[in-house]
Amino acid sequence: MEQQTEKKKVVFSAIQPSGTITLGNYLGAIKNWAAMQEEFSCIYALADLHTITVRQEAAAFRKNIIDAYASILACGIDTEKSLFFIQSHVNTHAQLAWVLDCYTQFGELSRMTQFKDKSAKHADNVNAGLFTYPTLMVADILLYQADMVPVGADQKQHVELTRNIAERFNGLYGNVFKVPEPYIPKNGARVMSLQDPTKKMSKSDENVNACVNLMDSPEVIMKKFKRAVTDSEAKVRYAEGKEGINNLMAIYSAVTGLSFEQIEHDFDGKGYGDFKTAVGEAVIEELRPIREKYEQYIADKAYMQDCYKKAGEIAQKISQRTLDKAMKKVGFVLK
Ligand code: AQP
Repeated sequence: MEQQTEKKKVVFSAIQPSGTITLGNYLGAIKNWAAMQEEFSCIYALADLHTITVRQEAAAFRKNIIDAYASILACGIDTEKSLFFIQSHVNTHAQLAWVLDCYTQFGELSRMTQFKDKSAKHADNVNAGLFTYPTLMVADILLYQADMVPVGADQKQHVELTRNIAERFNGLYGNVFKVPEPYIPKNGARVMSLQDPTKKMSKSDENVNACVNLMDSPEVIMKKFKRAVTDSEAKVRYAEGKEGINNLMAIYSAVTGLSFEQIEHDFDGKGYGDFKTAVGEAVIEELRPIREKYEQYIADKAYMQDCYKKAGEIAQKISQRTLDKAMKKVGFVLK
């Protein structure tokens, strides 16, 4: 990639193809992925290896991978400017993850809130992969010597773990890994469920009304916002105890760029019905071009295959350099 030679800062981020991409994923991460392409050398991945920490049905999983690839291209990821590959196509990720597992403490992984949440949610399948998944994410990031990791607020703890492990490894072996910074948006960093605004919006939520999917039709989006859980005060203002309205305000602000003060001013004296309609309309307009582009990409599977194949080959070469360096430092004999 030309960006590599220009010494632009490196950005790495990934998303799991664990279901239809949500407005939360978009506002928390992917919107920034697209915005960062001009200024930085961007490397993005579909983290399919992570996805099997929760049991998947094979045909649905395969479809989700292709759908997610098309959706992310539709969000504006330009394969001429950025690398966008599928994690399982690049074997260095699992290899470095194993090495780093041996430099990660059981106690550190036990403290990860996502592990606690997901093991409570999938109590019948608390597998070792779910436990060590953060170390795979650490490997994903460190392999590309990333300077910045654009993520939603829920992933901040994992980026902190990445920094700790990189510093520990560098402390033992010299300067092997770049220590990255998280890049978390001001607005939209934590989009909450529309049905239970104390929980984050998640792809895998079983309640279809809880999340807006990027590919929802305008009618469905409007219906979901109209059904969003709010409170009985009927005043649009950002305050403690008004999680439903706070969430709608955060979404509206992330999409329109309006400040909370401006939103409160604009909706002074108006009811929740008007506000929900305005949020629904703003989101529909934001997502409309994405849905249209998705239809074009999903109809051209050969084009997408060409993109992910080429990107995977480049990612393999870039990441192999870091893996070799790390393994050599540990004492492995390279081929
Ligand atoms: N609700 C959210 N608000 C803001 N950002 C979010 N992200 C996820 N949910 C929200 C960000 O999206 C990126 C990709 O996330 P992921 O797929 O790697 O994993 P996740 O955080 O576990 O996402 P989901 O949607 O909740 O998936 P499931 O249901 O499979 O667990 C990350 O940058 C994340 O911060």
